[in-house]
Amino acid sequence: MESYSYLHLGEPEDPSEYVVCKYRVTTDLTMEKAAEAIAAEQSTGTWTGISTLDRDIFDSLGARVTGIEGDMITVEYPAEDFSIEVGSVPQILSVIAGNLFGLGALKGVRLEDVSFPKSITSQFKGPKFGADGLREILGRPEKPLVGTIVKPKIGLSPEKTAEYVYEAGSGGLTNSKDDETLVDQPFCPIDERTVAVAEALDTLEEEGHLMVHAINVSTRGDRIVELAEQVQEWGAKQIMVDVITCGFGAVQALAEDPSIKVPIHVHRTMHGAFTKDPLHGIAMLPITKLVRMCGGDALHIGTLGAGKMSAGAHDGGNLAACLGDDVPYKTVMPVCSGGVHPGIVSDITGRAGMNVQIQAGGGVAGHPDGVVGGAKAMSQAVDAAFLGIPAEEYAKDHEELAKALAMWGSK
Ligand code: CAP
Ligand code: MG
Repeated sequence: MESYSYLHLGEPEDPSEYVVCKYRVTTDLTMEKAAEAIAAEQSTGTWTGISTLDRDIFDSLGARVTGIEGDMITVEYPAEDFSIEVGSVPQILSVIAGNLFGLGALKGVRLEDVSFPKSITSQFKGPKFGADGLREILGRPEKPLVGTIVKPKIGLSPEKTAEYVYEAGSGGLTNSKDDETLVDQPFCPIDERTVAVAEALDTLEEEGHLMVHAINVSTRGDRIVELAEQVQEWGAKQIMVDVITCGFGAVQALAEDPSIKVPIHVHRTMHGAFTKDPLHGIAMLPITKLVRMCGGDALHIGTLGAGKMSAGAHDGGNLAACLGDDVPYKTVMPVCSGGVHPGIVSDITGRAGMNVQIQAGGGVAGHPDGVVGGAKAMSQAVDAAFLGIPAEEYAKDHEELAKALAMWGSK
């Protein structure tokens, strides 16, 4: 039986015809053997030689191991290994992030990065609005967007939710959102919540506060577009999708559906199951690239080490993947969230710059002067960071910020 080698070290292929993946590998095998195991499993091979694989199939569809540097390997997949249907992330992930994670020969393997050829990126439309579109809706061309997450994450009635949103907007916030576990529970039916929040946003606008609130429409695949259309009719100005639990196809279906005319806030809950371990799973960077391809307008990328969630090694790379001009799509608003409070806002802008959305749940609702006080403190902290004034200095004549710094400190 003919044997086939997947090793093409030092022979990078034409990036216009290959999907290029970087994997971090931990193994007792030689790196060459481990790399070949991945390339074989994810393209034309399996655990043993097979009589049905011929040279033509191998040469046209076999993956190529083109680089091994330390614990990092480069595997290049021919574009023909991927569906030619209009943009299919599920099939892409089955190739680049499928069986390989379960290979017994590998102690650990982590997909660190991926790049796609034009023949694949051209199958996707990207965001409808993007970071600039969100800024246009909010009339906020330069400063970071500043938001909150309604807390407690579950339990408030539609009226109490709307009251929270009104107070947040009155305090100067530009964004609010449902939390990731709130969709359509009996204590807060999505229809009643959406209508009540829409009325609060209208009142805020009459009072000179432009704000959007993202209604979480995360639900089963055969219902999500219909639910999004319904919340839009009820007055929603933004929708939210938990992309890992709903799937990339859900974001894509909403983003590509012409009937959906509001921006999509993409939450990444569950990502920690595979992004947190530095030696096994999938880094956030490939997730960020896929969300932009599928059309998310805003995406959680963490706080680059400033907040409560552990920092991904690639958090900085995620900024570039959201805002870079190396792909044919509108940008994605990077959302910095998770344990955020006014005292760390300047730390976040120092790490991420100003083209971000910074949001706080506990860091607003936990303020001694309630939601309005917390909103004012967050808004003041963002103004201070934008003006380049130390928060402690700015707090001398902004009492809500002073109270937040006294409570939570500052970095
Ligand atoms: C933040 C949050 C977000 C996290 C998710 C929460 O609340 O609402 O879901 O930001 O993490 O439920 O934890 P707090 P990430 O502001 O009260 O922490 O943004 O890293 O995906
Ligand atoms: Mg949350």
